[in-house]
Amino acid sequence: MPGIVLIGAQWGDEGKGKATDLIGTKVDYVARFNGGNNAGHSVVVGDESYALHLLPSGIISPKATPVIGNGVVIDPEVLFEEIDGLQSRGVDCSRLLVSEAAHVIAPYHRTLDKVTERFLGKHKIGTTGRGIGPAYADKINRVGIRVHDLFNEQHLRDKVEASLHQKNQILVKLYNRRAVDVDRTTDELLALGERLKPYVANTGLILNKALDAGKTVLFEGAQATMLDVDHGTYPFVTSSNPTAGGACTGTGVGPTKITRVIGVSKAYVTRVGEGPFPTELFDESGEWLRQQGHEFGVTTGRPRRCGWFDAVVNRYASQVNGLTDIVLTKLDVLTGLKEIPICVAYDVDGERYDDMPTDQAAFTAAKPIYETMPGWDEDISGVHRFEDLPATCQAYVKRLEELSGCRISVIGTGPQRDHIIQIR
Ligand code: 2SA
Ligand code: GDP
Ligand code: MG
Repeated sequence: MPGIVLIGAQWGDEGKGKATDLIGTKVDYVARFNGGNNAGHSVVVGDESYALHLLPSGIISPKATPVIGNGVVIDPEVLFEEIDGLQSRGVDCSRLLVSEAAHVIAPYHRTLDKVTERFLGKHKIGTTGRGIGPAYADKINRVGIRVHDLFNEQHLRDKVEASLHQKNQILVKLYNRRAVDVDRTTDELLALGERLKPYVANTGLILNKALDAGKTVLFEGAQATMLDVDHGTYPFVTSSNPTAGGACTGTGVGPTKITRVIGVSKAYVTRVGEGPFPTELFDESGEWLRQQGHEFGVTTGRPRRCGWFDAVVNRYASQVNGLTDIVLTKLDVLTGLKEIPICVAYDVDGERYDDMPTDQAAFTAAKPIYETMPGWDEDISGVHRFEDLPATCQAYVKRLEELSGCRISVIGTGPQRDHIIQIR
């Protein structure tokens, strides 16, 4: 009954796509449980590179059945674009299963996301503008549209009307925009629903039956621990639960069925969007990491903010997610540095914090306390055995493991599928 959860341990873009793809070749189902097309997961297979936003990374694996769980918000237009793009490259998407209880991102959610960000000005979150926050807000406000609503015209029209009732007043009176037309929106959603129908299923039931029958399910997280709406750097977070608990609520599978929780961490840290980031580098080292690591958003192309490895974040991620393993990615990017600082604790107004402060004012004021390890010059891309890494590189990994409170089981040494060191 193995249910494996894979999540981001930092602020996203840790290389979850590649890690999922690696495990995805060995599992029966790969289920997305949170977020939407704000995610950008890159998978490199041979000469082919795939950028996935809404589809689970397991779609590339011919064996696994990809599932979009109830906790995901789905923009159907984006989903079809992604399916068409992959099919034209020979990737079979016909196995895809979409939860009938997942919420739909309607065009007005995208509009609201963009106008709200503009309205917030210097207080903006730096969202991806994909309508994620407004779609989840509707879910919580109980005026959301679920996938199964797309198959009943009268029911859908009523729901769209209820959802737009307040929004149109806000759009017109506050944002000086035109009201969204209920009938046109309903007709558009009905047409999208027709195309979605063949993929729609009771995915919670399917996943539970599969687990009971001894099949393996990989629950693939999008975004990351520090972007979690409950456990992240609120309000600079996404609107879902990318932490391990989200795998249960976002698919309808109970926690007793999860046997492993894998956290993916970069050997340094990046963040996109606004919000505090204690180890962020504003000097040439940050620019060096950005260039060496090709740190630009897969969805928006935005340059990612870069900083040194933050062990406080990793210890926190181990705790919040109950990590059993860490996949450490992009170790190769650090090649060529003389010395590598690691943040081991924070200084907040003269007080030492070994653990994550929950008070965001304290976290915003946190200054990293660094210890420094020697670097290495040898090219490590494609190295397959831990013992073949330079001694200083091995020492760096061992120190990260000690500080993170969880074993490191896999190391990424390049973007390719086979650029890994499997320790356990
Ligand atoms: P949103 O759009 O409401 O989810 O934005 C809220 C915050 O969540 C951050 N966020 C992300 N951070 C890292 N990577 C993400 N995916 C893309 C990628 C991002 C891109 O893989 O590169 O292309 O820019 C992602 N999605 C959401 C976002 O920056 C806000 O801070
Ligand atoms: P995700 O959102 O967590 O799936 O990560 P992204 O795909 O947004 O960003 C990770 C980037 O790092 C992608 O371009 C991957 O191809 C790349 N990548 C993953 N693992 C490694 C690694 O070990 N080394 C290097 N150099 N690149 C990697
Ligand atoms: Mg990404």
